[in-house]
Parts: sequence; structure tokens; C-alpha cells
Amino acid sequence: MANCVFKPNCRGAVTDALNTKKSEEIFGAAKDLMPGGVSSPVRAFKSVIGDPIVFDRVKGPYAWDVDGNRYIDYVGSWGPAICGHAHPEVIAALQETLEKGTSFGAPCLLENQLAEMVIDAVPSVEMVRFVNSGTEACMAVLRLMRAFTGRDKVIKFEGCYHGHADMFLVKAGSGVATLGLPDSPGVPRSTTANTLTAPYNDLEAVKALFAENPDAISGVILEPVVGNAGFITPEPGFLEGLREVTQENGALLVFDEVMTGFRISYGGAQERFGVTPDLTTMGKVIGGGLPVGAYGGRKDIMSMVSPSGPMYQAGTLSGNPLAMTAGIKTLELLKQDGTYERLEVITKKLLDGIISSAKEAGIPITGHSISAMFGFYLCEGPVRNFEEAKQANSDLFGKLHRAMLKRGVYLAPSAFEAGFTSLAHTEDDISSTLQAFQESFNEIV
Ligand code: KE4
Repeated sequence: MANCVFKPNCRGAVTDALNTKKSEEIFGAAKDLMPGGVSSPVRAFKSVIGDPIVFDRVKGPYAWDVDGNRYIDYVGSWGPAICGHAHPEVIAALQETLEKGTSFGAPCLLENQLAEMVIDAVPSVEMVRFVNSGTEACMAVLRLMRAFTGRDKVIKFEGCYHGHADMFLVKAGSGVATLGLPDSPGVPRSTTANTLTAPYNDLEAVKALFAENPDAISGVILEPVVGNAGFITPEPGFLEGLREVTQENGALLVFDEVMTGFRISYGGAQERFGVTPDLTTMGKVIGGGLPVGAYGGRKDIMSMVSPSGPMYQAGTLSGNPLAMTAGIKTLELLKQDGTYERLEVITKKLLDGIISSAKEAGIPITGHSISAMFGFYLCEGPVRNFEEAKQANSDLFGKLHRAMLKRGVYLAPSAFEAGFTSLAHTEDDISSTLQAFQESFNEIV
């Protein structure tokens, strides 16, 4: 039995069985109450070993489950917790706003304040509309693409995930890929007939689609860095090429920065890579842990959105004061000097350590990190698109995930997700995590 070198609540050797008695009871009951016992499929641990653990509380880089086990968390609520969970300044700001109510259903100054911060930060955004999730933002932006161009077709990339709206559930990433779903029943073929797909990083395939569908494609939507098929970075020239080919064809370029926004840099992937789309979707970080999505871009396009224009989109809780407050405070914290340099350094140290410990154990691996996002595949690589991502050894990843959980490290429960660091992760957390990876790779090989 491996001696326990790292497990914060370890009582001697790392046992095969994590003490998850209460998690099992609660999750067992949940399965009778909610489909799969979860509110979102990827949380169900379907592609890794064992059942989900039930969280009790989170703080900084840590999560505690209902059995009292502590984990260093690299999911961060799937992206929002970039400043660390339950940041004291975010909590204090929420408490202050809470005294004034939870939802107005009317304009409030906080919406102006967050809108100004987003417009100031994100190169493509001259005007923005807040919604309640990334899915809503992507649904609305597709309707806007079609309204502005008068064209019905859209190009997306295999493995990219733009939420669960019907028209995007074609070769989608994230939970759709995790669960190996062919797509989804309930989506009429007529709905996805206008959704064209191409392999990520394949500019020639996109040009061919435009040639085959002249004057019919409203635009191209993509994750500028893919975090829903594992972690795939754009090849040099790919984003620039998409900018050119969309302009040449009178189509729009849309960056889905729900995951990359304010994470790859304060201005998102578009600022980091120097390619400005026409429209951008956002979410996660701009809500600071509360439900917020947003879409924004050129004023001439956004002016089409009701009530300033004819394209209808609405939402009861859109722009609510609590969510705006959490977003404002989170962006204030991120805007501080040195934030992204620090995230870059700790995340690269983590990824480099993961790669070297896998190789020492004789396990094929390839991976990347950019700012506070990272990902790796248990295969030789390179991984430039979804087909290549699917070559990775997902069974071995499932074993790794459990071995890391036993050692107090919480990774995304899917090989088709990215990992997230935060400002709260310390050098010690990274070192402890790398120790756990080294032990885990040696355990599973
Ligand atoms: P939401 O509707 O889940 O807020 O956002 C949808 C979405 C849109 N675009 C991108 C690039 C996204 O990553 C997401 C959501 N990301 C997943 C994680 N890969 C959310 C986690 C989940 O589905 O439970």
C-alpha cells in the first residue's frame, strides 16, 4: 500500500477506498429525485471511476465533501472561481447588495457598471446584453447572426460546445462528448440541418463549406481555445484565417468566450491572440459564481437586439443585482496588476510537472497550458482537433481521476474538459498536486 505522502486529511496510508459514506447516501437519494442524480450531466462521473462526491463547502482553492475530505479543486465550478471560491471581497459585496434585494426586474446601476467593465476589457464588445447562462448567450448570438445577415446556416467545429440549445448539439464537446452521445434525441433534423461542422484547426474545410454554400452562411462560431474537448489551442494562423474568410464571404466571426473570457487574459482569447471577432459570448467568470451570461460586439449588430431593434431576446433574472455585484467584484480583482502573470506561472509549473511525471511513469502524454487553463491527453499527441483528442486513453484517465481524488485532488471528471487554476492556488498547492500526480501515475500504470 503506498504510504501517504500527500493527503491533507490522511490518516496513514492512502486507502483504496476514500471515506465517501455520506456522499454515497446523498447521491443515492439524488438519483431518485433528479435524472442521474445531478443538475448537469458531466457532474455524474460517468466517464471516470466511482460515484461523484457531494460537496459541502468551498473556499479559496479547496472543496470539502460531506464526509469532511478536503480537495485541491481544479474545476472551480467549471470556470467562475478564478479568484478562488467564496472570495471574501466578493462575499462582502454580495452581502451589501443582498440588503437591497435579490432581483429587481428593472434597470439598475450595477448593470451599467458591469457593462462598462466588459466593454472596456473585451476588444470586440461595443455593446453588451446580459443573460443568465452561456447557453442563453450562445442561443441569442446565433439568432442575432441570422437576423443581421439574413442567412440561416452556421459553421461550428467538432468538439466545441456552445451550450445545450438544439442547433448546437451537433458533434458537440463537453458532456455530450463525455457521455459519448451521438448528439441528442429530441433535436429535429430540420433544426440542425443549418448547422455545418468542420474539424478544429482546419481552415481549408471552412473555405470549402463557404464555397459549397455561397451567400448562405451567417457566420462561424468557435471556442478560440477549446476547453470542451480537453484543451486544444489554435494553430498559428487559424484564427486570423477565420477572420479573413468570414470577411471575404460577408459572414460574421463569433468567439464563444464563455470559458476563455477573462481567463486567457483580461480581454479574453481575442486580446491574447490579437484577432477581433464581430461578436463574443461570455459567462462563468463575469458572474463570479452567480448565474450570468452575456453576448456583445459591434454596436451596429447589437442595435438589432430588442427593444432597440427587431431581434427578440429576454430574461426575467437577466442583469439581476446579485449576479452583477459578483461579476463586478470579480473583474475588479482580476484587473489588478500581475494577476495574469501569476496565473500563467503557476499553471505552467503544474502542467510541466504533470507531463514529466507521466513520462517518468512511462505513460504517453501531451498537453498545454495558457494562463489559468490547462489540459492534457494520455496519448502521444499532438492533439489539434476532436478526432485526435478521441485517441487519448480515457479508461486510464478514469483510473487517474480516482487515484487523484484519493489523494485530495479534484480534477474535472472527464477527459473532454479543461482544468482551471485560480489566484487562490499557492505554490504549496501546486507542489502537493504534483506529488499526488506522481504517486497516481505510478499507481495506475
Ligand atoms: P452554460 O449554459 O453551462 O452556462 O454555458 C454553456 C457553455 C457555452 N460555451 C462554452 C465554451 C462553455 O464551456 C459552456 C459550458 N461549459 C461547461 C463545461 N465544459 C459547463 C459545465 C456543465 O455543462 O455542467
